[in-house]
Amino acid sequence: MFRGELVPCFEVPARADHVLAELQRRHFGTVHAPQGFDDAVLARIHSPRYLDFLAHAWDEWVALDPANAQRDALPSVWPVRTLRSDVLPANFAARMGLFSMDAGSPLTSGTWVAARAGANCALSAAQVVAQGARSAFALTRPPGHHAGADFLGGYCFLNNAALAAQALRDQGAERVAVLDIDYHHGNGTQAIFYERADVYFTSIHGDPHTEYPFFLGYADELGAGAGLGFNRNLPLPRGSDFVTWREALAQALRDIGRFGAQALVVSLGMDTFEGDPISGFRLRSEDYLKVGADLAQMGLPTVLVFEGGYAVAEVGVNAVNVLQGFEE
Ligand code: Q9C
Ligand code: ZN
Repeated sequence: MFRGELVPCFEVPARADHVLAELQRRHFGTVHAPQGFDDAVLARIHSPRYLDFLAHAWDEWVALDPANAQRDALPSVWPVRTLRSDVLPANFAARMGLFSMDAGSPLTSGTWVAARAGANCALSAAQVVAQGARSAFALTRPPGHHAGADFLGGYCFLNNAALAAQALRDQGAERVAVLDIDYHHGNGTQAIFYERADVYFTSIHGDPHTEYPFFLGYADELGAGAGLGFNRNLPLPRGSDFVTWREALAQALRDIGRFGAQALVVSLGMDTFEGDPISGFRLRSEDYLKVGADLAQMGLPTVLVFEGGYAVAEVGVNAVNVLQGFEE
């Protein structure tokens, strides 16, 4: 749903195909299929009632009307301020709204299977890094960083980066940093770790005054409770170029160093690219080699998790440039 009309989704399977094709074209790294993980691992990050909804939502939608099998499920009502979000209505539309932050992230027949497999991909990458690999890239879609503990949105259903960060914690890293460099603020990841001091979240993104997700990602969000001081947002104006962006990256990396991270998760959105159809930064393909090199300078065990990036024809070159810059 975009500007009042149903339009084709920007987040399409071909995005991942292009990245895989570019990895193969450059003979880059070793490609592994993800391992399976128990559903209990998802519950380290997501609420049981949200997972239960997501797992069964498509079947419920089709059971309402067999014709629904031909159309995606979208929310139409939300529990905004003064309405209750602790209740669990029987009505499907009500639950669809309860568990959604926008009307641009449809559920379709394969959503749960895809999101579940994507989470396995991120968890597999975290596992090899926890076991000693220097780095791993989770080539996963749908993306994850807008998904919170109990809601979907921004084309995201399960928070892959948060699951990876938690898996690194659970396998022995005492302090994990999540660096989110998708064009859009990673509201879901921020919210998940907002009151925690063991996971530092920092994000470089389009200023939410003008850019999605609009309602989080401002510079004054510093964490809360035990997590105060462990959240840092670096919003930049729409139109920012690589020089400006790279200064913010240097700031974020200094902060991560000061935090004393033992492992790093990068939410690697490629929608900072100048040709991205829904975003406003001006990074060029060759800049991504430097992004990878800057990340590698940290010398940390690193899980890179694919997030957004909708210039489909260029997303493979751009993503693999980050990985190549990291390796060189
Ligand atoms: N102009 C990620 O990059 N709004 N999500 C798009 C189209 C939602 C992006 C509206 C953008 C969500 C993971
Ligand atoms: Zn994005």
